[in-house]
Amino acid sequence: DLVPVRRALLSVSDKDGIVDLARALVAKGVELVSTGGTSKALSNAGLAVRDVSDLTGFPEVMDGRVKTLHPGVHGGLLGIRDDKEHRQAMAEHNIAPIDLVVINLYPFEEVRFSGGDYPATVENIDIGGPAMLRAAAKNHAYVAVVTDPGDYTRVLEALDEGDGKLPYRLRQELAAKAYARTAAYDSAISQWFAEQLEIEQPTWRGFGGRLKEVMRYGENPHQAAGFYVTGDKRPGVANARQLQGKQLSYNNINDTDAAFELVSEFDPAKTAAVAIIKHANPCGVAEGATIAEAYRKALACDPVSAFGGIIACNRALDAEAAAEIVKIFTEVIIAPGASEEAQEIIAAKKNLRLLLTDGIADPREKGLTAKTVAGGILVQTRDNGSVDDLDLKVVTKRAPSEQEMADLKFAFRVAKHVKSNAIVYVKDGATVGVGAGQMSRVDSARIAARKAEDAAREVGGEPLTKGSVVASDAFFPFADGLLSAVEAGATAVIQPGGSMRDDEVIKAADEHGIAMVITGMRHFRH
Ligand code: 93A
Repeated sequence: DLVPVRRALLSVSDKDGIVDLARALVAKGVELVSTGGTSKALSNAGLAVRDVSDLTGFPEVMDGRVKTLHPGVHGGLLGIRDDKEHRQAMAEHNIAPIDLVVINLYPFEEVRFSGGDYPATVENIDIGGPAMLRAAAKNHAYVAVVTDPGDYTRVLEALDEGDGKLPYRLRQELAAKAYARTAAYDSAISQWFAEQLEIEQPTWRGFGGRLKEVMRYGENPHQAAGFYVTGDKRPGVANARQLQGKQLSYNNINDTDAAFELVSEFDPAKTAAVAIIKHANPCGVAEGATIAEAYRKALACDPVSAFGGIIACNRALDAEAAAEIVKIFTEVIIAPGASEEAQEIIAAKKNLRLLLTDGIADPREKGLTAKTVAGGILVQTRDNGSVDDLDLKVVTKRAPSEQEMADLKFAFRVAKHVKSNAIVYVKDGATVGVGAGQMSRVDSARIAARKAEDAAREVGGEPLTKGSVVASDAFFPFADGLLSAVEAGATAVIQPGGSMRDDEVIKAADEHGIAMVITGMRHFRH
């Protein structure tokens, strides 16, 4: 747990406090090794110090660009002391173990802000320093790394206390700080490049982000809000071009994302698809031969809710679809393109936002999603499961017909994008009832069915749930949810399975001549 400090490498640009530290180390019998300027400062103070070139057998070259970048240094930092082969390599190549490194980096940040010219700023990008910090921090099992002059006293005190040894916990904490330092340093370098090039700072995949815009308000008018972009080039709301209409609101962005992610589940090479979203849930999704046909079918699912909705298309918007869409109030359209004619039709509706993306998103793409909770952030990999990749099992006496199977897959694809508990009725490639966000699966099933009845009453026909199929995002814990779907007129069911009462649920399905398909994959969404 405690490791003795016998040799220290000191290489600092900020020389404050270094002489006092070095003197204290020498008093504890530590051998000092150092680079050009630091070495000079120490020997000027009358301290015995070895040059790094002594360790490497190689001179500092290229104006100091290559001082410590040598196996003689990095071997001494990275070698595992308890490993026979590592020890052999150290002996064979005359590599001296280094137990403590004290490094602070070329003052890139200061030079950058004090308006250094381009070559001077580049010259202040430290390479050897971060390499040593990272190497020493990786090998914290044996090596202590100090980068903050504010930690000198603490390290000396620990050395006193440990009788020339440093404890593991301290070495771990110092390693954590070293990586924080190199991360901040490289980020500053990247920022500087972006300024020089007059581009937005590139961001690396994942979380981080750059403020793209400040919204007028958040989910509600008393909440402040901003939109941060991560730099992930995924086609969608963050990377879309807005052709017209006022700035998107917080809720618009959220809903537009839900709409486009959903419609991206449908391969445009195979089918045209449209999703209409309200409050982040679909109130109509359909496929068709054309975007116009898909839109009409999607709208028929719940025309009341579709008012003021957000529409996503998986293919370019054409004139026929545009003409249909402008008949009712819509907030946003997002599509991978729009014909000239379609754009002209939309242009007549000044407030309707038209967003164009570069293609559609890949539903199978890996990535992360995040959500905040009080005092924390929950991060998970994206739900990139696709019904096409699953091993679907028919568990009932009756197998679904070809049409039922196509609709079942369609329904499960949509259910993935509906807030849980999700129940989705589908007929002929269109949702005919969506039950979302209920605490009980039975309620979701009933609500979806009731919405289908309401829609039928509007046009004076039979509810479209009669003869439909149904998808459930998670298993039926009891038969009641299934029975409720049967009552609504569903003839086939797709669901993940895995309930303790699967047998009971399957038995109920068989009793009603229902075909049931098990996916083995759940699609909770909250
Ligand atoms: O130019 S470097 O990237 N090349 C190196 O090999 C190297 N090794 C240490 N800069 C390097 N350093 C840095 O030199 C240290 O991080 C420290 O900031 C500075 C100390 O130089 P001197 O002791 O000559 O003042």
